Amino acid sequence: MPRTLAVQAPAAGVRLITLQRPEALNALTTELLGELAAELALAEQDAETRAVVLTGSRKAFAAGADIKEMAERDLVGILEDPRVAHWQRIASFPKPLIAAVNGFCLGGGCELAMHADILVADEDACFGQPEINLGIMPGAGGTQRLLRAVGKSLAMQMVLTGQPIDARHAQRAGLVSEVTLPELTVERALEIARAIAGKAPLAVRLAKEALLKAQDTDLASGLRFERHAFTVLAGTADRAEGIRAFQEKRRPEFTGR
Ligand code: CO8
Repeated sequence: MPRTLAVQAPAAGVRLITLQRPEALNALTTELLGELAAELALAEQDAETRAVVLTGSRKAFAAGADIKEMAERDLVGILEDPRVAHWQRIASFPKPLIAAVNGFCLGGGCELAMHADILVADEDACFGQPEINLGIMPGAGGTQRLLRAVGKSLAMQMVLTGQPIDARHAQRAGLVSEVTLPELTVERALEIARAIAGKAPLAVRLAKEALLKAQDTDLASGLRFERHAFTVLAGTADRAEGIRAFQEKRRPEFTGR
């Protein structure tokens, strides 16, 4: 049983993972990141799971890497940091991951939220990379993913001043897709997850991969990947079912084949 997470199945095809270290505003310990990576591995292997929602508490999605734990690591400790492998496993999760962000989303917490494919935030949430205040810098993808999400000027401002932005600003900048009332954030993320869970799993998987390629590669390579993925889907039973259902004016029944 994970100790720093709660895992629920609130709807068919949907898993809800809740970070649970309220005493430290969900600060990300090595243990928590390991448990999260393990839960995502289970969700990946489980054919019934089609989308995952990741959330924290009403006060904090996560207030960063655990500073107490970090204080105990010297240069060699950082070099051999087991968290790096956990972050890599989280980053390679192939199914849709939706972050429902309430409250503080700072440092490693903001980096974790940026591992999600879709971010929904409550209107009181704040996003920031305050590492500079500790004499360090983001170390779990923050400089790279934030710049891609919000552009150079705002990313520089956030990382170099350490000052957070509010949810509306994050939405205007493109970091967040929707802003909700605090009590509705998780419900809205679950709604999006349920909508995705009803689609053809292979199409969802390849569409996610193609969209992520757009961040990592040049246009020609991205377009080549899209073309291959589109062609692969032509061989699936779900494509035939999707087209047939449209023609017969009924809802499709996708099987993941
Ligand atoms: N780590 C550990 N404990 C924390 C953290 C944290 N990041 N954030 C909050 N806590 C703890 C506090 O110490 C406090 O515990 P206690 O009651 O025992 O003193 C408890 O949570 C409640 O916090 P506050 O009393 O401070 O609550 P406030 O509402 O007054 O303030 C803030 C909330 C503004 C969020 C404040 O807690 C804060 O500034 N937290 C630190 C934020 C921060 O600097 N985050 C960045 C951390 S560094 C980082 O994330 C680097 C990532 C690199 C990853 C590399 C991986 C390989």
